Amino acid sequence: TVTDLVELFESEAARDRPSEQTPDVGIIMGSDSDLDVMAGAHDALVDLGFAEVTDYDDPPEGYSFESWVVSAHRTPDLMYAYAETAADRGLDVIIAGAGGKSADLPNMTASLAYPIPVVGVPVQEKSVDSVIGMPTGAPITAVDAGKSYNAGLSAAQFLATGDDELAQRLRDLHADQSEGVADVSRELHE
Ligand code: RP5
Repeated sequence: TVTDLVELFESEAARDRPSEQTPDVGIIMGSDSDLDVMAGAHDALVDLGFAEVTDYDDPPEGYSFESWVVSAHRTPDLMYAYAETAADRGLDVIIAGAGGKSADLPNMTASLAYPIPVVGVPVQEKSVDSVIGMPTGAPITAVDAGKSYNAGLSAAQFLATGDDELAQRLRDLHADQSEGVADVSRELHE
């Protein structure tokens, strides 16, 4: 139930876990119908060596992320609990995706969890203005509609400002992508 999840977030916030055992990135989305689009954020983090937290009693060591469905409109209490406990649970970046013309989860979370950076993912083209349209003083970082893989990379970029090893993982992944383009280009001339 929503109450159970609120309690989970609150009890995790009250635990004094060492930072290696807390999720670094939180992925949230407004509906399970967003799962396919948001899979890219999961994939980018996995490509960078992040582990997914599934059991909070047995958290992975090293960089990790978690995924939750949290709706601004259908479960506002859960959104509040998630955003307001995020800092105490050790989250450093939140990726938030929502669709529809009123895609409020990313920007409400950016405001409630401030100053934790939020990378917004408009799940559909019509959600772009709603996600990026934040007033002065309440910023959000956002990717283009559906580009959730980029959101995963962006989240890792925030973390890599303080970690050379993670920065190198990002460079390596970028280099792999460059090689992929070069391979396709070469094939066109064979
Ligand atoms: C938004 O409304 C969700 O993020 C989703 O993209 C959209 C439609 O949700 P469902 O009606 O499919 O659950 O809140």
